[in-house]
Amino acid sequence: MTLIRNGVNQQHSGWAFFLLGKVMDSQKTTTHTTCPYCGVGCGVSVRGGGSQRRPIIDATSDHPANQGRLCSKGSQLSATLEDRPRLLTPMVNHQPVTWDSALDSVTEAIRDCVDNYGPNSVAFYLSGQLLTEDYYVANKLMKGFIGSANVDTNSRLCMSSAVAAYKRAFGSDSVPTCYEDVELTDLLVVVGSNMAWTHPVLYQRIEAARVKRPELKVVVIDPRATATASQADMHLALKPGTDGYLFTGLLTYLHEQGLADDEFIANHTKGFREALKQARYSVVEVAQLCQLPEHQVRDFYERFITENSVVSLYSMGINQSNSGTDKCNAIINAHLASGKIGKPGSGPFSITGQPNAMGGREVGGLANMLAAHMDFSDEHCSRVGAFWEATNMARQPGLKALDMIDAIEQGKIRFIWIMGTNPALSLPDSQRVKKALSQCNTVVVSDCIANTETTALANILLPATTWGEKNGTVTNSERRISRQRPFRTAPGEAKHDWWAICEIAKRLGHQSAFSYSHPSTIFDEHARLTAYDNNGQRDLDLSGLVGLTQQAYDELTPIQWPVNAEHPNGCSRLFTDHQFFTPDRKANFVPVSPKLPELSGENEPLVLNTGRSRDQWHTRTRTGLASKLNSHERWPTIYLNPDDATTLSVTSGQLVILENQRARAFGFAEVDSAQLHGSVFLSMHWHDQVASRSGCNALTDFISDPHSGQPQFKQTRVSCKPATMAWWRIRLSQLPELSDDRDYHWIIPIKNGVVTIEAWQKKRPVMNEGNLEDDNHQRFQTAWVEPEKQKNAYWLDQSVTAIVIESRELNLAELNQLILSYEQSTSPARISGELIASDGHELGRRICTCFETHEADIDAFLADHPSAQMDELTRSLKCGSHCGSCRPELRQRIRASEHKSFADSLAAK
Ligand SMILES: Nc1nc2c(c(=O)[nH]1)N[C@H]1C(S)=C(S)[C@@H](COP(=O)(O)OP(=O)(O)OC[C@H]3O[C@@H](n4cnc5c(=O)[nH]c(N)nc54)[C@H](O)[C@@H]3O)O[C@H]1N2
Ligand SMILES: Nc1nc2c(c(=O)[nH]1)N[C@H]1C(S)=C(S)[C@@H](COP(=O)(O)OP(=O)(O)OC[C@H]3O[C@@H](n4cnc5c(=O)[nH]c(N)nc54)[C@H](O)[C@@H]3O)O[C@H]1N2
Ligand code: SF4
Ligand SMILES: [Mo]
Repeated sequence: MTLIRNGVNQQHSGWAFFLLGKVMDSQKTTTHTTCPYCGVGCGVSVRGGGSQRRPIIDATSDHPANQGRLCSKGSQLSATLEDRPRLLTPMVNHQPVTWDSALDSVTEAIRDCVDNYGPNSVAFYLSGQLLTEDYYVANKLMKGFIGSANVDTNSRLCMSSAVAAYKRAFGSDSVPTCYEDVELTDLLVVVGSNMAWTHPVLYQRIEAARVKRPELKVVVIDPRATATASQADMHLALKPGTDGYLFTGLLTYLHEQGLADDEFIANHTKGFREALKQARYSVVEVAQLCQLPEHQVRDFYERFITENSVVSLYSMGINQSNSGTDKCNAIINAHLASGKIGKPGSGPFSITGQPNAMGGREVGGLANMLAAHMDFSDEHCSRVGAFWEATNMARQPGLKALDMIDAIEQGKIRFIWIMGTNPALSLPDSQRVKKALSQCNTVVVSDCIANTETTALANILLPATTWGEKNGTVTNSERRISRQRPFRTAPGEAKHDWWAICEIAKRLGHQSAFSYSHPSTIFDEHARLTAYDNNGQRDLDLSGLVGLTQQAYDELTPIQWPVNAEHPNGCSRLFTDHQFFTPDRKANFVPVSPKLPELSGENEPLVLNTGRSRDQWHTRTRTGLASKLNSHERWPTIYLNPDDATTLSVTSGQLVILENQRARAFGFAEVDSAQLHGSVFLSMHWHDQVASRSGCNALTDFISDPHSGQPQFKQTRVSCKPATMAWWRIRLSQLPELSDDRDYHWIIPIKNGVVTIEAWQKKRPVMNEGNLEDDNHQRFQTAWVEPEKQKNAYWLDQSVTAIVIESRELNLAELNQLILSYEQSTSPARISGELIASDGHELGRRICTCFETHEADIDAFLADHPSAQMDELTRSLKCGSHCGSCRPELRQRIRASEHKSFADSLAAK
């Protein structure tokens, strides 16, 4: 590949050969670790990968969570191991400094705040992506020694409603179910989760279970017809935010049909009558409120009641709401009333998003929790204080994430240490958050990446180690603790987060409490605290893991808590004895009065729904580095219902603006019947670094659940209108290059470089073909296009470092074709031929990341083979035959092709 001069192309085909040769040598050095992405918690095995090479990363065949599977993100982990974007040295006020000096600065800032403004002027904002050991020491330092409980985490944005609801119902933050339950159940109700994309390996386990047990039925409740919904036996596309009515109505229905489990209710629960009395909705009322057909509501209720076992698996569509906690309790109420809990294949299951959201909960990472599943009662504070030998034990809950921002604005918090999260993008109302952080006296950010929206706001930057370098434990959605083990050395001066926290603690004078020699000693202390004075009173009990030697810790195999005398090998399912963790051991029904979302803005007719796309992870600091993962959604896409698109005169591929009183966000419209009338969807993965003004959180608001403080990310009012640009420029090169005067841009990392797209609202002067000089005075040849022709590209020679194409309009199909030609080309001559020959043939979205198969390839195959099923398709085109993440989308296309040939055959008759 000579197209990019000076280019280092590590995915070159010759490179792959080299790696294959090396595999044999490195068989012996396999490291078994855990995937750093979602809460499924898959085991991955890493072979090879010295400083020069990328390791081979596969699924661990015997890890109980994934049993040999990995999704598209997990499969591409190797491509994300890049040192280039890393934060390599500590920085104070933008100057590189030594660790010593940076740690002194942090210590001084904390001391200054505590002395002058009290402990509550200090805050830590952590992440469900830290390891349990990092989390444990941060929480201990703040709550036991600094003397404030201002430790919150991005898990506030993620599962705090689920936590609050479990505590209200069970007296403890206990996830009762396990992955096996979703395979064993007769009815899986997936509520507000697009698990085919967000928990893909668990979803694949369900798909496999459905093949073996066709009686396993799946109901999906989501306003969008997602990839998950498309595979379901029944999809309830309810009005956004109305799930509380649906599940409260289920309780009423259960009771009215005389089908509640009276014995279970009488013996093991409290508060059934009150819950029933609080809100009674008939099927007719529910259907109206949720805008669902009455028969569908009834059918769902009947299935829930008549099936022997039901798992309700819920996620952000429930939690991220102004009444998320109540919605979770409405779901739990239905399980309690039908006795569908604590038995194989039954129970409520809040699936966690981040790899260690659960570990964070265990050590008390949330401001309203203490540690080891204790809270701020006097008894718990004293117990934890005694165990820690705390010098300044916090006695009150601290501030939750949004309240922390409020407190910064009011000058009450003057120091914040942000670790492993990017709040400038992921909190609602980004402009407000950025402004607050920029006004805060001291912002310390520990991150492994140098340039994020949040690191840009820091006074002090601490370079952190990350996946592949870190050593510790994570807990997945089903309470399973797995080891993350290091397999590469940290670049530059990156250090472990636990180490940095302990160094600060020691500088603050707490040497003996923070002198850990290894993460295993932190884990041991955490395990001892869970066991301390427990006597069966608390769900989280790791007494069986107390006293592990470093070797035993290193060799720890995945295990589900509790691990104690009763369950020495761990415990997959809780509450099988119907004993809960309330004082009288009975579960609580929580009376729920459903609420609609809080929607301000009279003039904005649409409701913005936000969430995840299949191949990206949050703010892209990791997935953005793997070119293949950037191909599934190549541009910021705003999905619109066809009727709304007609009303707004918007067509697919057009640049549009979403707007409300807070901000504007740009994206390309995709007219999509999967969206409900009145709803638009924009994923959370777009932001200024990859696409100017496309961040959805510029639009979302500081509205949150009163119990959990979790923001209402899923419903925000917006308007939508077409945006016009006069001039577009596409540039394929090795590094992105942006013009200062652009009005819009976005950047797509591709296989051998990067595509930068820029646009100007006013027409640019036409530039002629010619040789220009770039910043390094290297000659590069440009390929300018006659504006009248609007397409066509140019030709290049061996010394070319960029291809530039300009035109009045941007055609996304052509852009797609261009990228494909570029990625597949082996010689400049071929590229030039293909670019010029580009006929705008619509490739559509790239569906299969592993084998780079596009919609058009799949549809063409299905048109030629109308009776082809998945097996034939995957055999012939290979798509879907590796990680399997695209199989739901393939199945959607097979079904669409079947419908089409059926319609064609009717028409022919
Ligand atoms: N690919 C990928 N996977 C991920 C992540 C990622 O960034 N990328 N992040 C991980 C993390 S941290 C998390 S928290 C999980 C989140 O996993 P999910 O919760 O599955 O993901 P989301 O896309 O945020 O939202 C889920 C669904 O909620 C629906 N929804 C919106 N409003 C409503 C409503 O009112 N009612 C109902 N019933 N549904 C509604 C949305 O349409 C969406 O399909 O994903 C994890 N996995
Ligand atoms: N609109 C909208 N907003 C949302 C959501 C939504 O659905 N809609 N979902 C919310 C949810 S559920 C979540 S979980 C959040 C996620 O939002 P964030 O947590 O802000 O997103 P990430 O990109 O995962 O940020 C992780 C950061 O940690 C860094 N990092 C990685 N490993 C390490 C490490 O070991 N140590 C340190 N110190 N740093 C590390 C990464 O480089 C990155 O900068 O977003 C929330 N925001
Ligand atoms: S499902 Fe995918 S992202 Fe989640 S843990 Fe497994 S491999 Fe990683
Ligand atoms: Mo999350």
